[in-house]
This record gives sequence, C-alpha cells and structure tokens, in this order.
Amino acid sequence: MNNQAVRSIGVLWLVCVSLVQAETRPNIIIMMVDDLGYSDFGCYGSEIKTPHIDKLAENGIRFQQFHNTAKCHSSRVSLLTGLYSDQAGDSKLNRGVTIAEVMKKAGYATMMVGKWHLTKEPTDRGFEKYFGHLSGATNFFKGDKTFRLNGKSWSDFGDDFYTTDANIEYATRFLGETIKESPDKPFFLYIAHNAPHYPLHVKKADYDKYQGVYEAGWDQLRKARHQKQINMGLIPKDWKQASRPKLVPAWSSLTDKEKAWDVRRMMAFAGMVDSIDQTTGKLIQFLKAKKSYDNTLIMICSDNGACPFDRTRNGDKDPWNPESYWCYDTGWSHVGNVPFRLHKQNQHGGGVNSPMIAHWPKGIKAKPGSVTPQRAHLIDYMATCIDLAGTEYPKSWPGIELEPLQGKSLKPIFEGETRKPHDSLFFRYNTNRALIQGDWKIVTHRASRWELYNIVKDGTEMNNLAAQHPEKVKVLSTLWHKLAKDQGRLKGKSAAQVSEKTPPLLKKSGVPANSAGNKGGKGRKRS
Ligand SMILES: [Ca+2]
Repeated sequence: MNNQAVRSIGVLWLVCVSLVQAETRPNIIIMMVDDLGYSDFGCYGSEIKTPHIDKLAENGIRFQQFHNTAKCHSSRVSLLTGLYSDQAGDSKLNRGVTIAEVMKKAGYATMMVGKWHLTKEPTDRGFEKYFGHLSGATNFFKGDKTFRLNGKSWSDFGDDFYTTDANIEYATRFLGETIKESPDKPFFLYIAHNAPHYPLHVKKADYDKYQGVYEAGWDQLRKARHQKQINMGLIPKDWKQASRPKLVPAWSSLTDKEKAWDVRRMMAFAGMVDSIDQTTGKLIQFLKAKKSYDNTLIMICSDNGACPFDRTRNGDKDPWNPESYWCYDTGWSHVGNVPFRLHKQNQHGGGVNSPMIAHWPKGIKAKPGSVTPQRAHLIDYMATCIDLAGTEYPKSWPGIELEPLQGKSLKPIFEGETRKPHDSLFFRYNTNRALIQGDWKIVTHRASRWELYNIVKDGTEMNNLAAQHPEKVKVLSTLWHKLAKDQGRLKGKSAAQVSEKTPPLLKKSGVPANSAGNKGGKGRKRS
C-alpha cells in the first residue's frame, strides 16, 4: 500500500470514529438557577408548581446531598472548572479551564444563556454562542447594560421582555442553529437563570397563580414541606427539621398588614420559580421535536441556598413593575432551605445544599424517580462531562496555570452503582467555612468556634458534637487549613484560626444581630 492509500484509510478511520462518537455521545444541558432553596421545587417538597421539572425527576434521579458553594460567583467557578473557587483563581478563572473550553476541543458545540458573573465573557472562555448578562443580578423586565449576544453589546429589550423567557428563547434558537449547521455534532448548553434571585420581578399572571397559597404562613409551610420530603423518601425521617430562626417571629404573632406583605413577597418568589418551570417545559418540547431528547443529559441545580437578605426598595410598587425592587427575608428563606439550617453564604446545610435532578433516557440506569444519598458537588460536573464526551482533563492550557481536577464523574451514580466518595469536600465563603470527610462535617459561621456534626445520622446539623470529639475537630480543622493554604492560596483573615466566640444570630433581614452595619431592612420602604 502506498502512502496515499495509508493516508486515505487513516482519514476514513478518523471520519468513522467521529461519526460513531457523534451518534453515541450525549448532548449535555446544565441548568443552574439562582438563590433557590433546597425545598423550592415540587420534587424537593415545594407547593410551587413545577410539573416539568418534577417529571424530569420522576423519570430521572434526584440527589439528596448535592453541594454548591453557598454563593453566586464561587458556584459558577466550581461548576465551570471542576475546581474549588479559590483554587481556580476565583472569578478570574486563571488557574482553571472551563467545561466549554474542554468540550469544544472534544468536538462539542458549546453555548450558554443567562448570568455570567465572572471575569471576561463566556465567548472568551469556550462558549461559541452566548446570550445573557455579565452582571450578578439584573432587572428582569428592563435588563441592564451588560447584556451580550455572541460577544456584542445587546439592548433589544422589547415591552414584553422577561429575562427567564429570553434565556430559553435564545437557548432554543442556538440549539436550532447548531442542529441545522452541524446535525452530527453533540452540544453542551449551560443555562444560568438569574431567577429567582432578587429583585423579585414576576409576571402578573405567574404571581396571580399563587393567590391564596401563602396565607397560612411560614410555620405551617415549613411543616408541610418537611413532611412531603419524608413522604417522598427524599430525606430520612429521623433528620430533625431545623427550628425557626430565633429572630424570626411566629407567623401567628404578625399583624394583618405584616402578613399581607409577606404573603405578597412569597407569591412573587413562587411566580418566578413557576416561570423557570414553564420555560423548562418549552425547552423539553423543543428537544423532543428535534428528536434530541432521549440522548440529552439534563442536570438542574441551584447555585446556593435561599437568600435571607432584605434589600427591598419601592415596596409600594407591584412586582411586575420594573421600578419595584422586592426581596423576601429570613422569614421565607428558612422555608426555602427546609430541612436545613441557615442560608445563602453560610456553609451549613441551608447554604450549601442544592436540589439536583438528572435526566437522560438513554443513559440513566438507576431506578427512575429514585433518590441517591451519594454525596456530590458542583465540581463533579466537569469530570462528568469529560467522562461522557470520552475526552480527558487537559494537562496544560495556554495562558492558564492549570490546577488538577477535583471533581469525580457522576456516571457511576447514573448507572445505579456506588462510586468511591470524595476523600474530603472543602467549603469556604468569606469567613464561613466547612469540611466534610466521611460521616463528619466541621463548620463555622463567621469564624466563630468550630461545630462538628455526624451528617449521616444528623444531616440537618442539629446536634453539635464538637465538645465530645475535640480530636475529630482538630484533625478536620487541620486539614481545612492545609487545603486553604496549599490549594486555595488563602492568607490573612480568610485563613486565620477561628475564635472561641459563639455563632452570631441573624436578624430577619439576614444580617448578624450584633453587626454594626445593618444594611437590610432599616429605612426600607415596605408596602
Ligand atoms: Ca445565587
């Protein structure tokens, strides 16, 4: 055989391999919503109507313990890079590659819609198509100056613009273009909804659906969600529900005016989640019409627990008025985070636990509708994508001081197997810290004294065992400091030893009760 013939056979072989890969490798959609608590989807205990997402759970699997970083930007870093946020260089991503960069190199079409919240733009970091806002939060009806379409400034907001809808309109437009241009190419789509992050901007029709739902108040709603979680087998029944935060009043003690205001805020929040579900339904319909549904892995999660910070202004304006700026507070965020303690930013369960639903008709072999207790983390997405794309984590990357991958593939869990757990999981936001190893978790709220929990028996962190097991605290906290220094390059206050202070209480507005700078609630207008 001459050289020409050898070359021809080689080319033919490559074409065949790529065609076979294109036919078998799944499309992957990661959807991350913003500031949605563990119990806010129907399939995680909520009364909010999320039938499309619930259907994905019914035919797919749910994770009982899927961890985020308790904060917007750091969760985006971990999702995209498979690294801990500090390790990856935080928002700069100068020590990590993105899933989009790796998947593009592996032959995937890559696209993103929604909130970026990191340095540069998605189109600088491996996404071939992008629509959305670079900002951490936007006006849902009027947008902001950071909107981009494929790297160019975009401001074509019509009268009926609504960010959640626009995200999915562009997602389906991008998918349609890709399927037309390269029908054999698998795709990776990252949807980063800003909803239900404040301002609680909601379409009136979605708000109206929740008339009469919240009058019973937060105490009753917490019980109802917790019971539903136990009944559906989501959590063990011996995990006690966290009690109502000390600085949140009993619902029955509120005046009628206070109740009416809080009912309206929760209706606005619920309507925003409802809208996420409606658009998810449209996306599913689109995938089915394109015959892409069966071999598309869809994974849905939240970037952090429900948010207690009350920064409401213009509370006298309706939440479908773009001039309004409503937030709810701890009164409802502790419902969102049922059954866990504390909130967004805290490294306790209420901050770092996210729902996670995975659906993939061709690939998930675990029992449909089942709940896995296997612990997982946002850092696992990169490893999962690489595994399913049949590629490898790069050894180096131009312009990046690349760190080694931390996550582990979720594929064995999808296949109904038990995977080897992470050696440890590291958590930090500001001076809130935690470390999980085996059955144990140490956690501190604002560098107050370490707490210790057996999170298998006591998944809701109700029984602090630090005084009984000081040696365990010592071992785990030593490991936390080692990882903070070596892996996270943390110094100063971020890595200092904890104090012996007791954890601070949070006001209803979400700020610590002993904090001088009360930015929430005070002087804010309320209707
Ligand atoms: Ca968030």
